[in-house]
Amino acid sequence: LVHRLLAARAAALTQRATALVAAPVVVATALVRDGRVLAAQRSRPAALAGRWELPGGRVEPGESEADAVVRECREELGTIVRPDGRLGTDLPIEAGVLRVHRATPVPGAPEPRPLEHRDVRWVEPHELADLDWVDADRAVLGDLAAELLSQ
Ligand code: DCP
Repeated sequence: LVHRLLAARAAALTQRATALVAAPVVVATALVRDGRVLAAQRSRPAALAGRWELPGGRVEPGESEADAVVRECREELGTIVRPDGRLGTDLPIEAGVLRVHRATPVPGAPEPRPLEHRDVRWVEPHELADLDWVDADRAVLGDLAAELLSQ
């Protein structure tokens, strides 16, 4: 019995330690409209400036990933989106882990604008490979193309 209690205690401690060191989550948004996805060109930092990404950012403490997607799209693009589930798998990045969420524009929402990016553009599936994507986002292009073509 003592053994079992100790084992249970050890498991609980391990679980807590894992949660404490769990990698921060960055969400990225695959905003899809009419078979195209919105790509955003980074303006900073210098190492990433000029490269394209799915817009997003760090999930704040106490915030759900879906809420972070909505907030980042409001802050960075001046538009309102409706998150619609995950796309692809977790992608390891320097800042933690990147999770791509699909989203659609809320009807009547303003056209996305580059409030923090250098530029934004709607990309067709056949154009996806032509953009100079940031490394992590490049890994989701296959899933993204399949998503766009399935519509
Ligand atoms: N990132 C990525 N692919 C994306 C979005 C982000 O690889 N589609 C990476 C780039 C950064 C990190 O995630 O290293 C955080 O992204 P941002 O700088 O865009 O996020 P925040 O705006 O939340 O960060 P901060 O406010 O700290 O600048």
